[in-house]
Amino acid sequence: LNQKINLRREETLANMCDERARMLQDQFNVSMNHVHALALLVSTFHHGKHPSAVDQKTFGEYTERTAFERPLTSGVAYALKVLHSEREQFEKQHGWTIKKMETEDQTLVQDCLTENLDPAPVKDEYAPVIFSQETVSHIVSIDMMSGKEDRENILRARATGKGVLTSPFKLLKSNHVGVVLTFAVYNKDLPPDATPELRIEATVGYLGASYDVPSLVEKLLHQLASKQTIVVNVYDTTNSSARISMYGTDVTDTGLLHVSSLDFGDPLRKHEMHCRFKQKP
Ligand code: WA2
Repeated sequence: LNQKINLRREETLANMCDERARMLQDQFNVSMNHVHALALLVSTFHHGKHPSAVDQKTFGEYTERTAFERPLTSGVAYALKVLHSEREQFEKQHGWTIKKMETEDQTLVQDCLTENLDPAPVKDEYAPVIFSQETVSHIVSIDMMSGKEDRENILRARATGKGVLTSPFKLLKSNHVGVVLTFAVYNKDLPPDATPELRIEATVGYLGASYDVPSLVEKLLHQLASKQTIVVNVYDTTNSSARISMYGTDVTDTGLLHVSSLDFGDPLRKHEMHCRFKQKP
């Protein structure tokens, strides 16, 4: 009888965990598709029309009104590819200098205002944010290539033409760990088998979305009213010997555990959901 009860318990935990993992994965996938569509919107109406039909006001209003299409995201923004030779002209045209992303200790002494940030040091190229959803307006004018995670994402997005994800890291002006999703925007339609060199050459900018994972997973789990029953953790397990926590508190519990796999659409990153019962049998 005891064995039967244990089997039932295992099955219940597996079902609850798989259901939650699937919901999170599906919502992520839906928002990823809409971020992709936004990249095509910028390509069509900003780079494809002369004069451009997109400015900050249009981008801000459109992305705010369509935010419901991108569950789990905290905001979207568009950064332009600017070569060093184009920097002076770019800065004159926009009336501001390209800023360097602040480091953690600078955040403590400054008030996170972009006016207080240092100009980006000389580099071959930059990725300053020119359009943003209101929720992430603090990244406008910042060179996204000056942040390690953002830079890696930009390089991989443009060389592959796929949506790519960062490892979890602390987002600007957020107390939580999050991830950034990036799609490159190209100046022409590229065949699926285009070489990385051709892709890099054709790149004009980067459309990115930030995901504040803890608060968004919390919201999702809350809707399911299961919080009294199970404890959920979400991990980036790309490096199997050093997983990174994305949601949930540390667990020392060695009781019944179920692991559901999560596919966020970037083959380079691996994620898992771990579930446990709150109460011992
Ligand atoms: N967006 C919001 N908060 C952030 C962040 C980011 N990146 N990086 C650190 N904190 C415009 O890939 C291009 C968005 C980067 C896109």
